Amino acid sequence: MFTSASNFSDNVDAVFLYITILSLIVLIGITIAMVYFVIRYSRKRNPVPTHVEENLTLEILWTGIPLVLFISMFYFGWVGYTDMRAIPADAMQIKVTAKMWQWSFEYPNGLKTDTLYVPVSKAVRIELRSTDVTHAFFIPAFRIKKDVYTNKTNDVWFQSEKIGRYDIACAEYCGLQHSAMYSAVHIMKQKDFEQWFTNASAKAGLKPLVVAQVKN
Ligand SMILES: [Cu+2]
Repeated sequence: MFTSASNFSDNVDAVFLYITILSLIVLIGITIAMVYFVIRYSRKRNPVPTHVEENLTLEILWTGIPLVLFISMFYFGWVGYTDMRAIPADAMQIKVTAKMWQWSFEYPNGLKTDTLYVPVSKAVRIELRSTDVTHAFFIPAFRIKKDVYTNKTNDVWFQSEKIGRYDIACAEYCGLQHSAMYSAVHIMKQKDFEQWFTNASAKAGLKPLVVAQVKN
């Protein structure tokens, strides 16, 4: 249904679907019970109120079942979060600077771009910093989103197996042009990336040392 293009997409979508379906079942169940009680115990059908004694089994069930269900939501969310924090040691390092209202990317050799280019099947670690206000680095197709602060460096990582161009958006209201704060990430074949990187570095008068590191 939605573009899914990173190592996290399937898991995030599965958890999202799980929570949605569970919530729908609970919503429908509660609504049916409510409507049933309203009709069944209306004043017309039930003119004299009855005193209801406690029912321990029922109380344990309606506490226990939702508890297990909601803890399972937390569990799947936690497992996904742990994956997102397990940044591979050999990840390619990119520094991202956010400012009103644009993104800029810096490669380890000092090359700066306004669009992100990375090789396919390569773990990429993004280091996030803002020079003015709080922004949020969001790649919808990769299902990653992280706040970008002025006084704290955050990081996030991804790996994509799908060559293509994906939007990068700002997901934290940051002023007048917030809705226009877009960039893109291009997932490229290793060879194309190296070629682009060598050319772009040469143009900027920099050595493309990073290509050697990117390969390992
Ligand atoms: Cu922003």
